[in-house]
Amino acid sequence: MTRLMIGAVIGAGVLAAVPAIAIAGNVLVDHGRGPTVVHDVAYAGVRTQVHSWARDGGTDVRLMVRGLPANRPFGAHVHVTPCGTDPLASGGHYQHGTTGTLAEREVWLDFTTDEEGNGVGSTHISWLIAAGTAGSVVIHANPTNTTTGAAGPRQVCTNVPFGE
Ligand SMILES: [Cu+2]
Repeated sequence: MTRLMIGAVIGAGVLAAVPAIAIAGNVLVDHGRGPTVVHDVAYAGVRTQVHSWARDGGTDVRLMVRGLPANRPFGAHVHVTPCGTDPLASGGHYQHGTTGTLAEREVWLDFTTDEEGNGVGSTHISWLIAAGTAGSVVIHANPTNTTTGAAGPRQVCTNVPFGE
C-alpha cells in the first residue's frame, strides 16, 4: 500500500515538471492530456501527457505515460487524425515527405515501462509539424517493427493539437 502511494506521488511530480520546463524555454508547446480514448478496457487506468515544442529548427515530442503494465516495451507514434471510438479513427502514421526510412519520416515514441508501469518516449525530428497534419499520439501493444512501422493493436489514443 505504501509503495503504491509513493509511486503515485513520484509519477505526478514528473508529469507536473515538464510544462514548467517548456514554458521557461519560451517556445510553442502542444499539449495532449489524456488519454482521449482507451481501446482496450485493460488499459482503463492509463494516464498520458504529450508535449511538443520547436527546438533548433525542428521539433521535440515527448510522451509520458502512467498506469501501464510494468517492465514492458510499447510502440507509440504520432498519427494523422484525432482519436475516435474506432481504433482506426486516428488514421495512419504521420509522415514527413516521401524519402528516407520510416524511422526518419515518422515520429516514433516507443518506450519501456518501469517497475511502476510508468514510461517516457521522446524524440527530436528535424522538421516542424504543420497545423492540421497530425492529430494524435497512439500507444500500441508491441514495439515498433523498424521495417514495417507496425506495432500491433492500438490500445490508447491521446488527441494532440500539433502545430496549432
Ligand atoms: Cu501508431
